[in-house]
Amino acid sequence: PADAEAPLGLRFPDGFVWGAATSAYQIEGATKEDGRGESVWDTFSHTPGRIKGGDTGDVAADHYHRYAGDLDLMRDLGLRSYRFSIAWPRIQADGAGAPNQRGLDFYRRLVAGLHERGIAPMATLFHWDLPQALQDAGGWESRDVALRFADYADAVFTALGDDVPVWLTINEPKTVVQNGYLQGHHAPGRQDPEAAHLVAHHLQLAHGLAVQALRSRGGPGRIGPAFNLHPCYPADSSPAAAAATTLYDGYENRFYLDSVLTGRYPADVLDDLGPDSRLARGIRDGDLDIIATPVDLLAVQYYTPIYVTAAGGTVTRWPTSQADWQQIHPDGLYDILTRVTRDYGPLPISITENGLPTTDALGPDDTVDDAGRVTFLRDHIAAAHRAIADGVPLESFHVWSLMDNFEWAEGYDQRWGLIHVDYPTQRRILKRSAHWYRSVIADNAV
Ligand code: PNW
Repeated sequence: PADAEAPLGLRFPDGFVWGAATSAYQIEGATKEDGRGESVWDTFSHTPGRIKGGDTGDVAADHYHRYAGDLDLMRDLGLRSYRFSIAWPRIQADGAGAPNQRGLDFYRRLVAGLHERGIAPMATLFHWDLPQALQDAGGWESRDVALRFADYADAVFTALGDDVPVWLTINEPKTVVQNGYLQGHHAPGRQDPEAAHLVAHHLQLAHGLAVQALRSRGGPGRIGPAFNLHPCYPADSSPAAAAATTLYDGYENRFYLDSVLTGRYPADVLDDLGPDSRLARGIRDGDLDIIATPVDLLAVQYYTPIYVTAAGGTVTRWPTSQADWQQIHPDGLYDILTRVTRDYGPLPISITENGLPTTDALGPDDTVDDAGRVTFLRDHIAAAHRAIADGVPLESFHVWSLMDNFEWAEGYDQRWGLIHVDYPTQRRILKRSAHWYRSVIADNAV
């Protein structure tokens, strides 16, 4: 509906940064080129039955070959920031040893192209594509993988450290833990709670070691973690629901936030797991100091709230999107931003993902009418505006995603982009939401 685009009259502070986000495996394709090794997502997507429709990231949006045209589209939208990820197996095919120059060169070209167009690069070091060789050596259950990650990060910083102003370490450690090791519908496809929480610790450790690697180089870049945060609300007014919600919040949010920002894991979560858990046995003296190495910013990704019942289950309160786990509730973004600022102090925050999937199709005259995305983004941006007005030091907003891409277990069935990708031809078509977002950026307002 046209009223979704009616201005709300909410201006953002001068210098507020508008952007969009992607990740390597979801858009690049070219999985066998220029010395790239295999990742756990190559293995997983090629395992029959794992991905809807049997889809893989082999070609994806072919961004590895089409990045120059994609950069032009970003410029046309007026983006001030582009968040992308670096594929570890392009830099170290087997996850160790001397960096692969051709892999580094791709990201050097990408970063140079961003600067030429006046767009600030924001680089994520790890968006889930672990080199398969490291998985074969135990994956994130192995403490050694965190040390390997520090070496990889150091190689990337050496090549790109002067040209990337903002670094993010690990994308959504919680999603690796929950989807990869508890539910098993993401790589590596495990259902092992004991392993899962040890994996969480090693991901946090890897984060801290990468922060230290950047600090020891010196240089201009800022760095922080990228957490998907879920505001947790009790499903009813009972004391039991309140208690269950607190513990749920411990696993969803405080486990990650507390360790990085206070140097402790939450006591209620540690108690819940017990003293003999693999996590408890895997934490060594000094680990929390590494994890809590001071960061420059917090990257927040927001998609959905969670409503927790007295029995510790969850219920759905709001309309869901095409992603059945996503309830549309813009106030949740306000709640999580203000809560983080209240509980952990005024650390600069970037919203590095927010968006929804739509079932839009290519319409007549090459139009894509994704009015639902316009409404969703407008309402979430308005919630972010309210958080700023209430004192949250929010610097930027990145839409997930710049373009349609490989949505993990959902394959190409879910389209999350501002830009439609016609996969058979790889043509890009700006959706209605992309035109709308261009005007938001130009006006610095919704
Ligand atoms: C993020 N949840 O994953 C990822 O960073 C992206 O790669 C992905 O494409 C995007 O969101 C859309 O799914 C999430 O269950 C996975 O709340 C699960 C949740 C949130 C984000």
